[in-house]
Amino acid sequence: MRLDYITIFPPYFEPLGLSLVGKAIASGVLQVAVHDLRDWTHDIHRTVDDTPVGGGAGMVMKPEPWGEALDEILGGEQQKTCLVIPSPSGLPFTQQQAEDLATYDRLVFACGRYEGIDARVAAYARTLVEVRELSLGDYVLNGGEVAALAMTEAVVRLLPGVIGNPESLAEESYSASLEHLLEYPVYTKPASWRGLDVPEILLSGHHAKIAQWRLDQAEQLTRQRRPDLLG
Ligand code: JDH
Repeated sequence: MRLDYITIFPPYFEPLGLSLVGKAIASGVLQVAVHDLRDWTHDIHRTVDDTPVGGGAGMVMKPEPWGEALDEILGGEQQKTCLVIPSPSGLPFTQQQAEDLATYDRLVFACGRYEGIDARVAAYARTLVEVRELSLGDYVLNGGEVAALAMTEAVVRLLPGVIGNPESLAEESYSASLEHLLEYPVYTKPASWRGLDVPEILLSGHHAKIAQWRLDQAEQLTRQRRPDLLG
């Protein structure tokens, strides 16, 4: 998969060189390019914003640099490509969205700032490629960069040959009875630590009882914290 990011803050994407995503880049599973939107401006100030038409507070990203950037970055595209526009008004970004996006050959993230990007940019981009305006969640960020990074991590860990332990991914998606529940609590050694003991059942070796205990814990936690996930 190839990933492109268009941003006025390229250093936000330096963490892509770390950890799982970094390994995927090093192994050749992923190719990443970060583009400075200001490279597609033509004035001495490299202006990317302007006042909102119709009035109101703040500034809006002007369409011209975006249009030129998208023409160049998406130009002559033949692979299965999606332009992702992080936005507080987007559709919710979910695990299902991550699974869908993981099927693309190429994702291009358009990371806005200020009050967002002139709405004609998304409309224009839809004439070139598939466009998804997606929200990370119901809270306000200062721009699309952090959302793009979170979406990237959710997608990249699903790619074949990226995650170190294939079993952990399989368990997440098919473990039938635990699907749509929060995770049960997990423990490692030592069995007793600072007066706190690992639940005895987990040391018993009774695999069926352990599975039942974990299901009970997952259901209890889900009822307490995320009742919306229960049918
Ligand atoms: C992209 C600019 C900053 C801040 C207006 C919106 C009241 C508009 N889950 C998510 N939260 N925020 C983003 C996100 C924020 C962005 C951009 C994504 C580009 N910004 C910005 C405030 C407003 N505000 C909320 N309303 C309740 C008005 C843009 C995001 C994602 N993904």
